[in-house]
Amino acid sequence: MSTAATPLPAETEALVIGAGFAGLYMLHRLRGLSIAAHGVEAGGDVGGTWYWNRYPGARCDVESMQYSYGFDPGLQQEWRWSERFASQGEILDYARHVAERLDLRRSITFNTRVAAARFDAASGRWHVDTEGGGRVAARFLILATGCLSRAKLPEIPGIGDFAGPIHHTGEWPHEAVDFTGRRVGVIGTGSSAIQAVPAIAEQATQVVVFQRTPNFSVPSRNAPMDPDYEAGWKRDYANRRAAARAMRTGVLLEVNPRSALEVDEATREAEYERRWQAGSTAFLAAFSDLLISQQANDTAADFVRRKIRELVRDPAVAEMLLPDNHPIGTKRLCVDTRYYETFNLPHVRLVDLRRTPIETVTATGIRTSAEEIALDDLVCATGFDAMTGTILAMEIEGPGGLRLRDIWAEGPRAYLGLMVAGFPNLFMITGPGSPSVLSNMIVSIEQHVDFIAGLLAEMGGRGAARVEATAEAQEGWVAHVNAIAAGTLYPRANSWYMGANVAGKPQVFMPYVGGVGRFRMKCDAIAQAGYTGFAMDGAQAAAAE
Ligand code: N01
Repeated sequence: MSTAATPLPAETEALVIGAGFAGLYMLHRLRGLSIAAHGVEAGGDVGGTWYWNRYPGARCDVESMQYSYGFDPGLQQEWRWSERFASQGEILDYARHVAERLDLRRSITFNTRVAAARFDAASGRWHVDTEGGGRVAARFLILATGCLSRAKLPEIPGIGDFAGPIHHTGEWPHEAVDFTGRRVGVIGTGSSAIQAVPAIAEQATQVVVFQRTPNFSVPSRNAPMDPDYEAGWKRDYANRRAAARAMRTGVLLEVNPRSALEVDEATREAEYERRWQAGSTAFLAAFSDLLISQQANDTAADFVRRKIRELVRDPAVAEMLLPDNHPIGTKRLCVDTRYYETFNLPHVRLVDLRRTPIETVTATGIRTSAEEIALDDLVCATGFDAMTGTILAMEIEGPGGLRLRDIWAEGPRAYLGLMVAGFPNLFMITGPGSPSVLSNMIVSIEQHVDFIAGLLAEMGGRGAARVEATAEAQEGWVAHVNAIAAGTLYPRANSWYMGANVAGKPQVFMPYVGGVGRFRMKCDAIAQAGYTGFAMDGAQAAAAE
């Protein structure tokens, strides 16, 4: 593995920010188009989310055979996953392997965070400044910055006074953290905490989980990879990948087309039980209307609440763990390995912050309205400023001093989650308004990267140097995204999908709920019609639909 530092060039044709799965594949496609391309990455290596989220228990909730690139038949045949759901470490190894296989590292400058990007109309170039004072000019600027890459620490009084280590799950140290003999407080009960708590409890003397909102979680049933299962996938990869790309979630899974309300109770219960035993988020595909009908959703939510009561021995603790303020699935469904059972352990405790809120963090622990809890370590599993946080952390300025921060003041607006009107040659991969976080991210990444590559090839063919989403196309798309979201239960939850977890963030449902397959069809139709809604070189390439 070559780790020699690659300097930032003064100029390149395309600059890709981020070297996670989106950035790596984008660089590869740009090379294939013979477009000079360079990557810049804040972390010390490739891997993106899997580089940063190293907390104990971190693993993917999409099956390994599907959470991997599909563009390279040789790669998908040679790589071997050891478990049904891959751990963070194994996914990071995979990202490194891909970088080696495609010889990408020599084109990436690591340990470099972009601070600002300004479009210079005279040269038609983006001028990009890094935090370390570096500068690079590029015709195309591609944000492969991830949807969950800006960690959010809790705004709790006194947190700066804590004398022990504080770790955010999304910025976990690279050296091993040993909790042996320690009293650990975990703040938050989202996907990260639900994975981390059982793993931390295996080491720590005491674990105290501070829960503000109970969450729904289903078992993963993770297991060592079944060689027959792996062989079946590898024999039929092309067909199965094609089928996955047409699915709503970008994951090939069994979808029941029936309504939860059209079957009798015994049938419904049996279907939920079967899926609970099988594990994974495929639980939500038990019926077709779980994310559309509150009544249907209640049947699934009640099933999970009954499971929690069965799994947790102390009825008072079980009651505290019951989710009660959002339909199941409207916040990302968590997938766990013995999360609820962990509360049966004598050294694991749940504190319900709705009853006894945190008053302050002290040097030695946390004081709630009821007591002072002594702690050695604090783990903040408190989530991210999702989807827009990382993008807006950069000062992005288009022609005429147009600032993205101002344009998005009321919430993000983008055409296909890909381009923002007024910002030429600036692309986002899996940006707001695309299926992104509601889908198998790698499938969505490949689709967006392929679309961008197709668009750049088209520009090359036409001799165009500049492309931009038209305002009309963007507004039409935003209206479509909002209309479909409004027809679902998603907006009923105070989720990070809505921006609800960040004080002052506009509350807009950000991802596209129409599904990966439908989104792909729309993008393909747009491309086939000559890239409708994109203006090239200032001229309207084609009118929007
Ligand atoms: O973050 P979250 P996450 N005081 O925002 C609580 C993906 N992911 O890192 O709900 C007390 O979901 C907050 O409480 P509340 C996945 O898409 C995937 O866990 O705001 N509590 C909540 O409980 C996921 O959805 C995988 O009341 C505070 C928690 O912190 C996304 O990443 C694994 C607080 C934050 O939950 C984010 O998950 C991990 C405060 N001041 C993550 N502030 C897999 O693939 C926040 N909280 C399996």
